[in-house]
Amino acid sequence: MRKLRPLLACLALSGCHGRQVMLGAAGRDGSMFANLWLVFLIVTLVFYALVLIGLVWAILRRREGGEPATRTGLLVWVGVISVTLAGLSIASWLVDRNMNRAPFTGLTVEITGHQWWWDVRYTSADPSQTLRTSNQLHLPAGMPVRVILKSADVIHSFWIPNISGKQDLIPGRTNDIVITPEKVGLYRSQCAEYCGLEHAHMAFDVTVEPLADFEKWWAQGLLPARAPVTPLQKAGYAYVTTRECSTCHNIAGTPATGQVAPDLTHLASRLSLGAGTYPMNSGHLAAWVADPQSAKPGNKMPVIGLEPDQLNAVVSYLESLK
Ligand code: HEC
Ligand SMILES: [Cu+2]
Repeated sequence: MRKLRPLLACLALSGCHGRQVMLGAAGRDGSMFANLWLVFLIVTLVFYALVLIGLVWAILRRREGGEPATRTGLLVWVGVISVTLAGLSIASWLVDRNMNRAPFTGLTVEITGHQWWWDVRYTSADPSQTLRTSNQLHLPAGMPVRVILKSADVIHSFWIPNISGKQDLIPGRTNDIVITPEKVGLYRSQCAEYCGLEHAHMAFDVTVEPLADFEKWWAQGLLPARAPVTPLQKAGYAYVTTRECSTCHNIAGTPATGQVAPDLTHLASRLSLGAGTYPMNSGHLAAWVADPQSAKPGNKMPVIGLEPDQLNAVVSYLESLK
């Protein structure tokens, strides 16, 4: 029993509930996958049982000196297998067809994959309503969303296991996928195409919420960054918006307008840090800014080497960016 414990733990951890599971059925495509999987599971289990029964029967008959199987018996068996396999292929094809036919109502999100983070833009016919954020998605429950996928460097793959299937982000090409989240909740997306050293830490949080909450979130996201209040936050603001950080990072409403790194305008309202690598809190923020290369080895943010008082100020300012 004791030897079995690690195995049991693995089984429990890989269970069918959670923020990142293929059978979560929290979206239109996700539910279709879950149903198709169940059909495959039942059919293959039945056939497994039939094969074992046939095997035992043949062994027993052989012992009694009889023929193990007749020619007709074998032919029938081959026929049954062919028909069932064809049935499974048709079921799979029908599900695939249905996915292509997802209805679309108008919400479009453009996602660009970077080694190893996600640039996210909620587009709108009115440019003043276009929202930029990073490493997170908020989606209204029950509404189909068109996700446009691009890559700035290598091939990545967009995947929210609970909600939909995968679609690649390919340099020089634009792909898209329509996804329909159905259940309110918090999910995790994970890059599904090996894209270099930090591929495993290229994830993001997905918040599926009622439409009214989603609209509120969008409206808040359009606001410029909060102004610093305390002297410490002001010192942090002065550093972040005029020194190295501002050449790479954007903070709306400040002189920091860099476009090659995650947008920090409402950083502290996100649930995780470093594309799903750590939970968002001041300890992890301080560790990240002090030494991004030990927080996420190989990532494209250099070690800046801040003095302790600079670090305090910068973290205090970043934390205020709700
Ligand atoms: C050369 C460009 C560059 C500079 C300079 C830079 N960063 Fe970054 N930063 C990045 C990149 C790229 C990432 C994304 C890393 C990843 O997750 O793979 C990042 C990530 C971050 C994150 C996490 C963002 C998130 O969405 O979780 C924070 C916070 C951050 N940087 C703060 C700073 C601060 C503060 C400074 C200045 C002291 C700074 N950065 C300087 C490129 C830069
Ligand atoms: Cu990847």
